[in-house]
Amino acid sequence: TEKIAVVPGSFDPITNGHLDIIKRAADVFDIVYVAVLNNSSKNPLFSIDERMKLIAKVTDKLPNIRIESSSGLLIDYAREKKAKAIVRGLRAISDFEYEMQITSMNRFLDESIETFFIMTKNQYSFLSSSIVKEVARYGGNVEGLVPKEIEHALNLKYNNR
Ligand code: COD
Repeated sequence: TEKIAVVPGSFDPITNGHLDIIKRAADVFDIVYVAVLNNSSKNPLFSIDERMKLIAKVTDKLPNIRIESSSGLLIDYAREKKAKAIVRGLRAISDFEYEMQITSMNRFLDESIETFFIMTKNQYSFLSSSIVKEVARYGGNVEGLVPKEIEHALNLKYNNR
């Protein structure tokens, strides 16, 4: 039977760090659902629909991924997809506490679904959607941190040339 994983996130917008985690998960699992969800503590720049379209553009060469969104709980979504695992990326120690908290909560809600962590590559260990937005907003160059299509979308949002 097919092994299914969910890679959840805000992806506002997707970065090369996210992309690396998605690709590595897609190497191990048969089907990977990239789930665009709401993080209630974040104020998004791109709509859910825009974020999904951008993810689709930059993952079109990966045959075994599906891009979806959900407005409910991650664990309910994962159950609905019959996922064996939720896959998250880990950067610094600063990610650990937050990830520990949501992993524990998700396990409390359904202990049959595991959370797996993929350690970031060194070159992405400082990279986040927030820092990319901050730089792009003031016209800085984010080449190499996000795919070309995302650079373009950021420039359109922020009216850069
Ligand atoms: N390198 C490696 N991994 C990275 C990098 C990088 N440079 N940048 C980000 N990542 C990883 C993150 O660690 C994360 O695993 C994933 O990529 C997505 O990151 P973000 O920042 O886009 O997504 P988050 O952390 O905002 O996602 C939070 C959720 C939306 C998953 C969470 O809020 C959620 O589950 N919401 C739905 C409601 C729910 O179930 N809430 C209760 C949870 S207990």
